[in-house]
Amino acid sequence: MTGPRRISPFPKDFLWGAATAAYQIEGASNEDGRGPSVWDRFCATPGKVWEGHTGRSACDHYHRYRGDIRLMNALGLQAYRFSISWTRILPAGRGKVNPKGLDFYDRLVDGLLEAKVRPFCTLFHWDYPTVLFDRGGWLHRDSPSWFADYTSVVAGRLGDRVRDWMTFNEPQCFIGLGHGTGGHAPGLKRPVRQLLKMARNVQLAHGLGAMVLRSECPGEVKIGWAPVGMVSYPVSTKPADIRAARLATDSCHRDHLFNNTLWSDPVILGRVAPEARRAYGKLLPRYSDADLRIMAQPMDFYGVNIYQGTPVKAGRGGKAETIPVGEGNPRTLFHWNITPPSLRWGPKFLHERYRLPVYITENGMSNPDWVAEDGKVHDPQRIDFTRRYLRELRKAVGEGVPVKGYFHWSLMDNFEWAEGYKQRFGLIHMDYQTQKRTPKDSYYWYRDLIRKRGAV
Ligand code: IFM
Repeated sequence: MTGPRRISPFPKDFLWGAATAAYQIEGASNEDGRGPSVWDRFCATPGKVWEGHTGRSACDHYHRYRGDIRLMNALGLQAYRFSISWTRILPAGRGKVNPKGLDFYDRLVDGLLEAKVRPFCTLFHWDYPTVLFDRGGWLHRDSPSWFADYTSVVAGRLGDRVRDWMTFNEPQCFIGLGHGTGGHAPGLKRPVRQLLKMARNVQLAHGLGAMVLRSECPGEVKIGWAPVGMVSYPVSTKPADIRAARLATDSCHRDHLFNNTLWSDPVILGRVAPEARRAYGKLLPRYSDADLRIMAQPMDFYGVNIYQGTPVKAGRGGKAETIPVGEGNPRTLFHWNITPPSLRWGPKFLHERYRLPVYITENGMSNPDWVAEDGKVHDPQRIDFTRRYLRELRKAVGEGVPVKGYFHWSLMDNFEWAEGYKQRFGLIHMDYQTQKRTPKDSYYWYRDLIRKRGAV
């Protein structure tokens, strides 16, 4: 019997990390002056979240962050991606600042730096203030400046120590799922025309936020964002299949906003994507030159969250033809297809279009893990999944794609939005009744992987 093939080591400066988000781990949702977010309200609405779960306690990271940093340290983590809860800082979304909220992130960042874990801070990971939502939310024309004001408060407090920033996590989801299908907070089902307007406001918010970070953080800053990577990958390395997969990765569909280019072209290339113009036509709002100038602030990296992709081949006239992954293809507990090549071709295509260094800001899988009779958590699937995906990522690096780091989603099991605590993504198992943390087998495997720069 032979073991899995080894991956060749990643470059020395490649950064190994793990990621979380505020509402998914912090808990303490009513403490120390935190204000309500749309997710608190959504969770309190019967039937919205699996078995009525809420983020009220989650992993109680708000109180246990010191222990969690020790766990990061023992893992050998080099970087940690976390998000700030807007309503801990500004309980009503704007106006009066809550010093206790800022103190928390201050202590967290200091703790990380003491432990030599580089903080990567996401400003917005979905927990939008209810007060601002009730005023019109992302449709309100002032919504970009609300975000800029919030960014300014955070930059003023953490900007002397945090260097790496992301403005938004997965705008496709908080607009598409939150305001389109209604499966996520705030649970609206708005037509595409309105979603496109919201998208434009998010892009403006990104631009204003980036300006604030550059002008108000005292030190050097590195700015990116972290959209979902909607990846198509070629079924072979024939040039025609590669071209078709690239076309599909860049394309937009008129019925929804789950794509790459509607979002990232204005923000990085300072233009509306031709693919978006073709797909949405008159539904698109006006992007004035002044809007585009605000949106297209210099970016230092492209953060991308990749979990799965779609296999594609060249069909008639070179058109992209989707190939079914096949009956019985391996899937995660979420039923997401396991498609390792998405981590090779996704960063490659995105780099070709946007010419920025890339971080994989999320990748991982959900699994029904539990503590076995021997007291350990055995998750061979997660190890196998991660090894397969990283082998493909290593190919991209070998092919010259400047991928600078990888953040596993997630450091610990946590509140998986509408799925509640059903889906476990962590390297660390959580017992939500006792708050006991148990590192899984994958945690020790990832520790060794970090030590060997990926050569496992
Ligand atoms: O848990 C989420 C995260 O908040 C955003 N990206 C996908 C993860 C898994 O669904």
